Amino acid sequence: MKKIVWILCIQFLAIAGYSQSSAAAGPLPSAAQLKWQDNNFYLFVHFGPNTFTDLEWGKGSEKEEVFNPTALDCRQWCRIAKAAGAKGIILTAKHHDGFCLWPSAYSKHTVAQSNWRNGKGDVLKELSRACKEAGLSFGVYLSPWDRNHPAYGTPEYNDVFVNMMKEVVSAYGPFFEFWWDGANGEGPNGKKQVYDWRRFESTMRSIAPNTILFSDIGPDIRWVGNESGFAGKTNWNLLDTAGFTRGAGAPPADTLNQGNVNGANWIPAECDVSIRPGWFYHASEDAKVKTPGTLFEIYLKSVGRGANFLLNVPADRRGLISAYDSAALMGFAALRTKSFHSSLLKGGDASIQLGKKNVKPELTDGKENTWSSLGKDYKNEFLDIRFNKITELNCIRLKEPLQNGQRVASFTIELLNGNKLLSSLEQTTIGHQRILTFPTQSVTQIRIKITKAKADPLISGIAAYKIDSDLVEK
Ligand code: FUL
Repeated sequence: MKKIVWILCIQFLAIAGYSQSSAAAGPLPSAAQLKWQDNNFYLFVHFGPNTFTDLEWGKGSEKEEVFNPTALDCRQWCRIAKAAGAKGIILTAKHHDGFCLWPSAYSKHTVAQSNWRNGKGDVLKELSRACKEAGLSFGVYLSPWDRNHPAYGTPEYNDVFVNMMKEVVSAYGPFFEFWWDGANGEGPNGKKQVYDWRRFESTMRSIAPNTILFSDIGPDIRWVGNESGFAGKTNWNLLDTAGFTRGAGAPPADTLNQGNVNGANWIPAECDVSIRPGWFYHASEDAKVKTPGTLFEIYLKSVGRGANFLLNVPADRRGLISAYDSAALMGFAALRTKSFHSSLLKGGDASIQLGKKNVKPELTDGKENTWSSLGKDYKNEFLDIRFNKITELNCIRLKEPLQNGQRVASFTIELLNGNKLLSSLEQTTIGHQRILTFPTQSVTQIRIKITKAKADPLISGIAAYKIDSDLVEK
C-alpha cells in the first residue's frame, strides 16, 4: 500500500513538474508546423512562360507554344538542391499568367496545349517523381490571381481554383507546403476576383491536412513582410490575424516581420527571396546571381532569426538550373559546412552549468526533446559555459524547444576572459534558433542570462563557433 501511495506521489510530482514548465506559454505549434520548422532551408523554382518571354508578370495572353524547354530535367534540380543542403523544392505550378505546368482539366492554357513534348509533358509529374527519388520534400505554388482564365472575376473561378487544388493534390501530392500568393490583380476581362478563402482553406484542410499552408497571414505560416529574406531580430512565431485579410488587407510589413508577442495563433515566418534580382530566369541577370557570402548573410537573417529560408533558384530556358546559380549554391553550402560543422562546446574543453548542475548533455545532444529549464526564478539563474583554455569565437547559437511554445522575450550574453567582461550582447527572441555573430573575442567563459520570458524559460541547444570573420553580420 505504502508503495502505491509513493508511486502516486511521484507521478503527481512528475505531472506537476511538467505542467509547471508548460504553463502560460501561449499558443503551441501543430506537429506539422514543428516538422516544417526543421526543414529550415528549401528551394523555390519559378518556371513558366515568363522564362521564355523575359517577363516577371506574364500577361496571360501568351501563346501556349511559348513554353518550350529544350532539355527539362527535374532530376538535375534535385541533385543541385540536395548538394546545396536544401530539404525540398516548391514549384510555381501556375503563376499570375495562368499557365499550368500540368495538364489541368480546368484550363485551356496548359502544357497540354503547348508543343512541348507534343503536348504530353507534365512538369509537376516529373518534379514530384524526382523529389521522391531524391528524398526531398515537394511543394506547390498556385497563384489565385489568373490573368488568363475566362472565368476570372466571377464566382465560377472559385470553383476552378478549388478544382485545380484538388487536381494537383490528388495527382502529385502529398505536398509539404502549399503556397497562396497574396497578389490579386485584374483578369483578362479587367475584373478582379473576390476569392473564397474560407472555401480554399477548408478544401485544403480536408484533402491535405498535413500540408503546411502559406499566405501572408497563414493559416500555418506567414510571409515575412519583405522579399529580401530578412526576418526581424525580434521574431515571434505568433500572429494576430483577426480583422486582417490576405493580400492588401494583411497586417503591416513590420508586424509580419516580427510577429506579435501575445499573438493568438502560432504562425511562424518564412523568408522568400530570389538568388537573382527577378523571380524568373533572365539571361541578362546571369552576372547578378547572389554570391555565397550574400546567401550566408541571408541565412543568418532568416534561419538565424528563427524563420525558414525559401530561396528561389529559377530554371532557365533549357529547363535546367544554370551553372551560375548552382555554383553559388555550392559555395553557400560549403560556407555553412565550414562554419557550423563542429561546435566549440562539443569536446571536453568546455562545461555548461546551470548553477551547480551540469546541463551539457541536454544542451549539446542536438535533440529538441531534451532541454534545460531555468525555472520560475530564471532572473537569478545563469547558464555558464566555461572553457579549459582561452577560446576564440564569434558565433553563438541558441535554441528553444518550440513544442512547449515560444517563451524567451529577451536575453543577454556576456563574454568574459577571467573576471574581465569583454562584451555584453543584449538580444530579444530565440525561437527555433537564434544565431548571433559578433567580432571575434578570446574568452574563458560565456554567461547567458534570460532577462524576460513568458513562462519559465527552456533552452534545448547551445553551440559556439569561430566562423570566417568576413561572414560576421555587419
Ligand atoms: C509575388 C509574385 O507577384 C512574384 O512574381 C513572385 O512569385 C513572389 C514569390 O510572390 O507576390
